[in-house]
Amino acid sequence: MKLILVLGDQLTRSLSSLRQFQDGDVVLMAEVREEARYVKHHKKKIAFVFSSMRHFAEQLREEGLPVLYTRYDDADNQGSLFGEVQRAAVRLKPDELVVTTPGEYRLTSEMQTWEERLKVPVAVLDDDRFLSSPEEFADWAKGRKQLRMEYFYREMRKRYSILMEPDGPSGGRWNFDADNRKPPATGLIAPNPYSFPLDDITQEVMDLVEREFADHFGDIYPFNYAVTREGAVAALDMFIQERLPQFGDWQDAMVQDEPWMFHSHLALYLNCGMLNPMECIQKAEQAYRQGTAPLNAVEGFIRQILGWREFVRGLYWIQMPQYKEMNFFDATRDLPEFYWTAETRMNCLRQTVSETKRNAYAHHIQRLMVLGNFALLAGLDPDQVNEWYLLVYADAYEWVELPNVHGMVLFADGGLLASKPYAASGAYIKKMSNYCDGCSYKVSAKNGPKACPFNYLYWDFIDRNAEKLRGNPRMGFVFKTLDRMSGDKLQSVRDDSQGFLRALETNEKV
Ligand code: FAD
Ligand code: DLZ
Ligand code: SF4
Repeated sequence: MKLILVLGDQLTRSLSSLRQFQDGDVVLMAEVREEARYVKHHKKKIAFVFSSMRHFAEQLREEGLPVLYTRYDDADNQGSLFGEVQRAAVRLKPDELVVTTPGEYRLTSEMQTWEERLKVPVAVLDDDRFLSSPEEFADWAKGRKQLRMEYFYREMRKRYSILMEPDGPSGGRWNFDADNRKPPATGLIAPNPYSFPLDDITQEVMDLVEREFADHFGDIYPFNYAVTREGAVAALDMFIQERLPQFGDWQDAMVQDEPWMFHSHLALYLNCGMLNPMECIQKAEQAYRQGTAPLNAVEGFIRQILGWREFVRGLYWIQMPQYKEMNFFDATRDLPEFYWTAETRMNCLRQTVSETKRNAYAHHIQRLMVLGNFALLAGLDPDQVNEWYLLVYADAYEWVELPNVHGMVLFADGGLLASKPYAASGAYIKKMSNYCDGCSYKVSAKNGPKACPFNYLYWDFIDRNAEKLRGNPRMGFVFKTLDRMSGDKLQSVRDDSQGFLRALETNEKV
């Protein structure tokens, strides 16, 4: 008899471990303190994971699979996955424990000790829910001086024949990114966000989370996320119909009080296993073939899933565990209090932290060019920044969070993932949003007390790290401008930055 352990982000009926199920086997699922608290996840993320786990267990039971399910507040709960496996093993005396490889290095390496500790054979199966395996990615990466998503993505398009015509890529180009950077049109309003009704299971979990995780970040109400595969498929279909046609045009745009924009909000479902990546890709391609969504939108969306999502996972597995230790800029500053409270006079940060707190969601450009850009320019400690991103978003698991934060945002890996740091002054935020209209700072002012802090912090970052960045061929123009800057101007940049960063350290409201 096999004991099959299914984790909270493995809610997929066709999971490799569940494919091994035979009569007599037992499935084990457990809500445990260790997984819910190894970082203090957002309340909404815990409610989403627990409710989705409970619904998935119900689904398996309805199919006739015996499921042993440990609730968080069960009196005998051992508090860890190992503890729960051990408790079940003592009771059931299985011949073997079967589990699909976890998404995170932390748990995968811990599992290597289980067989010896349990005295039961442990089979850890490949997680084949991705479109490229870690081994295939390692083969692709072997011998390349630089790993660039674009080349990997082209291979994936050809391999799966996605958006391909007999003579090459659809529309004659691999990438329509240049068409996907429109600043927001005045009065741009996105469709209402999806809203799934609460059922008794979710309500019970929400009460539990309010009771047990009161000290965690984030709002639990309103809770509108789907918690079943059925709901997630409905969210996917709504996205394809209502948002995808404009996804490309407004992919990089940010609008005050519009947290959802034309994004899909599907990452949380994809990452816990409720949706599979190929069904999202195929439905998007179908919309293009049927003429209901333009190519720039469809290619842009597909690139995120077939390209970026697979690419960051591949990078994670070939680079861990040393990846996490890298700190190219030797950044050490503590995470400012406003990442938790949203109490800052900088409107762009106030907006994005508030939305993150309410929704456990922010879209890509908010994560990258507002929250991340600030962390990069202010030299925040990568460990603290990574921990923050890992706990605040409902879609966050280390395999996807770490490369995005450590590599794309902080350039802590020295350029393994990105060819240059995504650093920008206030002009970028001004161009791509209407946040500056409601700000206490002036985006047009470069120095002085009213100046937008991104403006002087940008040049201070370049100046501070000149030795490390000057050789970067993509930064020639930036250094030409820095070298032409007058001594007085550079001194103002340094003085304003030092004053601002000191204020951050002493917890003054900035
Ligand atoms: P959409 O904009 O609708 O994109 C469609 C899908 O593409 C997403 O659902 C996601 O599955 C995939 N995708 C898009 N961009 C990326 C990317 N850069 N890497 C991997 N997949 C991508 N994504 C996560 O899933 N979990 C994270 O913890 C996470 N942390 C991030 C941290 C930072 C600093 C940055 C810059 C990006 C992060 N991303 C993360 C990537 C991306 O921002 C989110 O996937 C996206 O915002 C989720 O919202 P959505 O589903 O509406 O995405
Ligand atoms: C994210 C999460 C949370 C909050 N809680 C649980 C849990 O109680 N039990 C469980 O099996 N999984 C949980 N998860 C998902 C795991 O953290 C995830 O499986 C690992 O991080 C590996 O990716
Ligand atoms: Fe952000 Fe600067 Fe614009 Fe204020 S002025 S919203 S700080 S970019």
